[in-house]
Amino acid sequence: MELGSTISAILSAYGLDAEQFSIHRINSGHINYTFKVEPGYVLQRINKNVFLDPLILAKNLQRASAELKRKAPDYLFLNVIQSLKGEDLVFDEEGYPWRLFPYIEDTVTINEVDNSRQAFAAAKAFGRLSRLLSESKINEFKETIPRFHDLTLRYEHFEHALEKASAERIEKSHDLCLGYKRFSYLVTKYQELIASNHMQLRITHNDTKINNVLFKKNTDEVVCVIDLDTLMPGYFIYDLGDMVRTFVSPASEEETDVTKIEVRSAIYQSILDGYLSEMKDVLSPEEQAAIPLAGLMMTFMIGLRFLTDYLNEDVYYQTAYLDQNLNRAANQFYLLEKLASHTNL
Ligand code: GN1
Ligand code: MG
Repeated sequence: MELGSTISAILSAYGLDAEQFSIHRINSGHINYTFKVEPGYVLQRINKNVFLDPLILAKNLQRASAELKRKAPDYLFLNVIQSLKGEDLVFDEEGYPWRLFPYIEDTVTINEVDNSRQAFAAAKAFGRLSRLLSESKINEFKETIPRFHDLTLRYEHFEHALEKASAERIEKSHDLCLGYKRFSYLVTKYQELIASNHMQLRITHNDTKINNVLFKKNTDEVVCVIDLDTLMPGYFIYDLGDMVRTFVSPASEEETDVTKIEVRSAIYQSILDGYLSEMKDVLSPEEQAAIPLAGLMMTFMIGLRFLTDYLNEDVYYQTAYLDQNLNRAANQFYLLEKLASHTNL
């Protein structure tokens, strides 16, 4: 296997012999490389070009873990396994950080929400995490990726990419770029919201897509949330919005047949019900007034990021075929238009 000898060396830092395991890549996630190490483990190589300081990431998780132990000792926080030397991360010869997790048996991830119970349970799980961390000292957590969900910055990146892109990619994405520009009023709305000072910085997950939840096999019960790389200060609309983006449609962000994309009102309501069953008393009335903007803003932002990466020749997100980022951006744009007609914003 590609990376085979590196994986063996990393596993030996945990006292594990690669020969004793069956190891294969799990093709989910656009940033890190993830491997199932059977039986018992999940091994992950962190993308050092995205997470420039992985020690920040490790520290945030240690802080969150300590706080959760204090607030809810029964909380299942998927913590890393320490190496024989007691480290959270093990670096390979190329300088990539790796980490090892226990594999949680009898769990599955899903890429599309099937029913309201799943939406409620997943949204409640993300809400619970934020609620339990809502009394933590925000400045003890650092941003693992600076200005990660700052829509102003993301729009600037898009404009900059447009200036530098190849003629071919500009031509192929021309209509879509115009479409995204039509929604640039969302950048203004975002800026007004932040300038109002009504949005409080909280510890947010920042990657609340549906496949970052582990469900108990054959049930709609959530076992835990995963992928805590971007657990850091943020606004609640980032979490709520990314749930709307990835839960409401029966088709995932990879779907190329856009006619399958729709906004299911019952699922939208279940996201709100599940999230607010935990966060209602935490969020101020002013924050709650921003709820309708959340899904629009995050769908716009993630779509824009796919489009920007397409214009930049696919340097950020992993892609399996040419034009995948363009297709993802088109998919998100279609969803954005549907959401906008539901929201009247
Ligand atoms: C990336 O790596 P993954 O798949 O968990 C991205 C998110 C996007 C998501 C879109 C660090 O998440 O922000 O919402 O793709 N993570 C990073 O699927 O950029
Ligand atoms: Mg992630």
